[in-house]
Amino acid sequence: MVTAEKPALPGKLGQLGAVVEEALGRLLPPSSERPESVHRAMGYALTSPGKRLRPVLTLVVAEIFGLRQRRVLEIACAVEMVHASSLILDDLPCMDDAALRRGRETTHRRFGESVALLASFGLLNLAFATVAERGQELKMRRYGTEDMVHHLAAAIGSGGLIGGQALDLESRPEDLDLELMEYIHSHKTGALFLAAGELGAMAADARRRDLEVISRFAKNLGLAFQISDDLLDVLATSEETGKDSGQDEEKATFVKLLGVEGAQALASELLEFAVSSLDPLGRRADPLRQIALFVRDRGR
Ligand code: GRG
Repeated sequence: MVTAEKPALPGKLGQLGAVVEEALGRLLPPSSERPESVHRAMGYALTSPGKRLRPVLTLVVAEIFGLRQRRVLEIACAVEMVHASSLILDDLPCMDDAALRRGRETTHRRFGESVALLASFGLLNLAFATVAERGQELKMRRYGTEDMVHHLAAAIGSGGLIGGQALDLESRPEDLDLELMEYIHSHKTGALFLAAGELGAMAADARRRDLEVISRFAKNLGLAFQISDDLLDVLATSEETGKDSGQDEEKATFVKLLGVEGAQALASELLEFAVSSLDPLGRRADPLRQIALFVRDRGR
């Protein structure tokens, strides 16, 4: 039996989500300033009630390697801006044609398609401007701001979200194939989790081998998260998830390939692998273990 999607993360992770929430509002251009319609749509998409899992991942990773959360907060917000930008595009009539997102009407339904598109690109560019500006204040020794910008750009490009989305849109249930599924999920969703973890580690000037540990964790977490999302698409109602259910009917998904129990087993396996990759970090990685537990419970 699936549990209802919880709007917020549990415990300390939830508190971090609230800190992100508050900061997002401050980073937005004022909606009283031109172009008002685009600014209003950017605010609508960015501050609507999401879980903030990706920016929380950035904050948690940075703290593990000794960086105070407030020093990486805006970079974490940039990751959420990219996520919000991608949700606007994903919901458009030419993509998933969704009516509902985060319990509200989708951005294009509220503001029209042209404003929604501009708001998506507005958020994307605000994200890069934020990383470029804030990265310089961190004075990292092992990495430069350009490394952060590069990792974020790579996560979004045709080798990342865009690539995964393209094949997701083209895939049909008859294309069911484990390798294709893995490509789609790890690109359209895993890539931003990967960047979220990497940006946190780079901001904290983590050693290269620690950055690799985080990359391995985040990659597997992201893939498991997308499987849990596919499970919710078939197991939960749209009141529970805040978005249209049954969106994946025409697509190839892990749930179609492996069945509900098979997909749950695969997600658990990926999460176990993700958690075991944290061993070199010891107890200080416990908040990441909590995130993995949250993702595991979400798809059950
Ligand atoms: C150019 C930014 C950009 C993207 C172009 C449209 C696109 C390519 C990619 C879509 C990627 C996408 C929306 C993947 C689905 C990821 C996913 C599981 C979303 C739901 O995430 P949650 O549950 O949502 O964290 P909340 O609402 O809690 O933030």
